[in-house]
Amino acid sequence: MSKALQGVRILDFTHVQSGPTCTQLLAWFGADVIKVERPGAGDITRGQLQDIPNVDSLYFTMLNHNKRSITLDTKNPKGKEILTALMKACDVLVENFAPGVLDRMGFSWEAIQAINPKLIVASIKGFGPGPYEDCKVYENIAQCAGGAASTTGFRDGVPLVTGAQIGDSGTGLHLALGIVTALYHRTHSGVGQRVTVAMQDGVLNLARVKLRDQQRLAHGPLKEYSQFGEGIPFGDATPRAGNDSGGGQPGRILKCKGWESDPNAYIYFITQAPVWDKICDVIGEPDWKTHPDYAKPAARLPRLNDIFARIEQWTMARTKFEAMEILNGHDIPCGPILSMKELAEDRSLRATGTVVEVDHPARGKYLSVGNPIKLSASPSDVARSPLLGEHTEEILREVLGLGDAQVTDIRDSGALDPPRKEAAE
Ligand code: CAO
Repeated sequence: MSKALQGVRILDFTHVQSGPTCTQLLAWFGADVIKVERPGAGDITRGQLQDIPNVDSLYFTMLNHNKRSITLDTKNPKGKEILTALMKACDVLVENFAPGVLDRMGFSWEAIQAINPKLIVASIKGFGPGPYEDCKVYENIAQCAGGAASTTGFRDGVPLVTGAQIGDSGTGLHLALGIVTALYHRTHSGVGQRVTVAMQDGVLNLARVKLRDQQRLAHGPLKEYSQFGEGIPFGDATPRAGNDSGGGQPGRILKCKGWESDPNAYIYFITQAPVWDKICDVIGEPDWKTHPDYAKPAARLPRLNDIFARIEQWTMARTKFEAMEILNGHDIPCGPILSMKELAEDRSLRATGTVVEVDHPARGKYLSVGNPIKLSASPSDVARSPLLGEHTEEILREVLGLGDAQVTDIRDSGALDPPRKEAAE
């Protein structure tokens, strides 16, 4: 079976997390992704959070599968020449440097268009045009500036960031969609275009239900928020809602059997209106089906703390998996709180390739998250990440068609090696 993006060549000038997640997805779909890295050092994540000394970190390996690596000093004149030739040979350039870096390197959008008008140039920046456009941005900054942190956590606590990397990986996903859209456009327009995603915008897009609630506040309190039932007035901005469900159907995280010693013995439970009668029967409160204080959703809102305390008595007598099985049998929406350990060992995730075991020449076997997007005719295989500069010569010869003499010439220029340090006096 052919890969969906077979024949598409990506010049991957990305680093850290946001950009690499985007190009990894494209590589999984079959694009030839050529990662350009600084000689001697490479992507900074190769050396960050290393669990095995001098071996590419899991941070790097888990974000750079299915790619090829070329080392190139793009500040060296010969390096710039090679980069220019690669721009001519590729369909898409992806970068997530700090604002202005590509311009300083001599590759403004105008300069790139002159080199290859069909090239799609895709960029991630922290912010779009505005007061913060020149700022360097990392994950948690994006979560804070994009509205996620102000709406995450408990009302009486500080704003919280989430463990899901919605700033980095979330923006990478947005960019990947922008790239394939621009590729589609190019098939009938014949021209490339710029694709830009700001991390702040990507996070705000993912937090859009909270902007919905911001506007609803002008017309009264947010009744599905626990604080309404508790009689606590709302301020002028969408508040933090703890574990309340965002969809208007009250939901909470409840303790399950073993919670005293297991930090993940919990279940998410939604008191969805259409299954209220079933919930009453399951937890042993059949009278609530007709009782005026409980029968209708509006009547339940001021009593949610009591209702969930009663449901929790029921969940605490069962493990999260036992509760899940019973509740699912009645179509009552619920979900276990799964730890990373449980997910790593989950057989169905292994079977679908969402969790994969990868073999790496230096580190041996490790687990990774495979492609979560499944295409029926173009399945993804996960191949290990490249060693630094592993494909430098291969790319010079195969992609640029250079011969021995030219490769030697480039080597002699120092464009493929780290800048020489002056010998100590
Ligand atoms: N050869 C020579 N020089 C290279 C090179 C190569 N192959 N690759 C990169 N460089 C140089 C750049 O030219 C730049 O040099 P100048 O500053 O002299 O122009 C330099 O490396 C550093 O680039 P940078 O500023 O992008 O890197 P940083 O580590 O200082 O900042 C980050 C990192 C992520 C904060 C910044 O790149 C950024 O804000 N990116 C956009 C937002 C983003 O993607 N953030 C998410 C990161 S994941 O958490």
